[in-house]
Amino acid sequence: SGKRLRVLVDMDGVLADFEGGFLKKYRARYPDDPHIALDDRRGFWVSSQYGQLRSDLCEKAISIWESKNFFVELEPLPGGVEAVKEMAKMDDTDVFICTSPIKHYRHCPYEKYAWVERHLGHDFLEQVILTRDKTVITGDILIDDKPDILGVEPKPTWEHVLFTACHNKHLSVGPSQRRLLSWEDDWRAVLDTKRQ
Ligand code: UMP
Repeated sequence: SGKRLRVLVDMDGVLADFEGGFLKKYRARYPDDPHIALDDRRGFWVSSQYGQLRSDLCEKAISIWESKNFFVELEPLPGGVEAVKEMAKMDDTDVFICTSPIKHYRHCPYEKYAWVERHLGHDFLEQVILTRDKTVITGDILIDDKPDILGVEPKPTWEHVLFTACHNKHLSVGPSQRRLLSWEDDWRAVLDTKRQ
């Protein structure tokens, strides 16, 4: 028997619809201000693109995800919860949800746990890793929609598989960078390439 496969799965933009949840609440709270359609999103940082649109919109954007109930009310992205549940049942496979909380910690860390409990069940709380630096977490694969995952460890153990999102779909990634287009894409094949 070979060694177990450890899969790290990001939350925002991979399991939970951060971009859709943000836009809906931003438009409801600031109906008289301009917004950026999901098709026009570029770059990982929502606040940066809103700040480029108009300087005062940076802090307005931030006010949305700093609000109570923002993170817990995010809708699951299609197929994500089902995929993670199936992955967790696979032989020789350990799945962890690896997510970076915002530094405004009043609601976000609590609500991330509450989201996992609601959608994946109480037992799955064992699998939650909250970290601002994913490079220090060891694993075989990290499925994440952020194109550049940097931290203090220059050589992370995981292979970053880029999960396609509205903000990264136009990016041309390097030849070594693999993508998962959605949870309908063949994630099982991606995992199989990493098994010994
Ligand atoms: N986030 C910001 N600013 C943005 C967009 C996202 O602070 O413009 C937050 C939301 C998430 C975190 O809590 O950053 C991203 O976490 P990961 O998806 O990298 O785990």
